[in-house]
Amino acid sequence: MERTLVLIKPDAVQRGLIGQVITRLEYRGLKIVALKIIRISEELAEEHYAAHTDKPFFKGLVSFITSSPVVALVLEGKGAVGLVRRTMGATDPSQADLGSIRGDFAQDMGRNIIHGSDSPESAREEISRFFSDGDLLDYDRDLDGWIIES
Ligand code: IDP
Ligand code: MG
Repeated sequence: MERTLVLIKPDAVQRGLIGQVITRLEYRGLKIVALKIIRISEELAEEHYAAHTDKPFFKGLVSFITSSPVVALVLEGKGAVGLVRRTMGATDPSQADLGSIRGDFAQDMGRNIIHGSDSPESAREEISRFFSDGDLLDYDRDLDGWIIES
């Protein structure tokens, strides 16, 4: 089963939206296999967003993501990476579909509530950046067969 990393960003934590964001991911049937609230260091932020180092918004992004705690989760499900990306909505909340997390809760690219890994490869890398193997729990839920056939 596929796993992906989600960060509930500082804007969502400050706005009291942690529960609403997690609720939507749970409603999608995703299983939470790890969860913690942390303050991201500048070093971790720069590593996590290394692909954007040369972008004009990089400095603001690092400053935003380190400005207040985030909630980090590892979610498991069938095609979890794509499922989470579609549940999040487009990067720019003003273009995100209504019904998506960003489309319903945000306005601005620099305050877009949630991060989700963009491929299974980056998910593996990001999960190991935020969690150690022992933090990830394997468990069955009685309703798993009502969410995923097989
Ligand atoms: P994603 O979060 O949807 O994967 P990425 O392109 O990976 O989007 O960008 C990472 C994060 O950088 C975005 O979630 C957003 O917070 C920020 N970002 C991206 N583009 C811009 C921009 O043009 N202005 C301000 N912030 C941006
Ligand atoms: Mg991205």
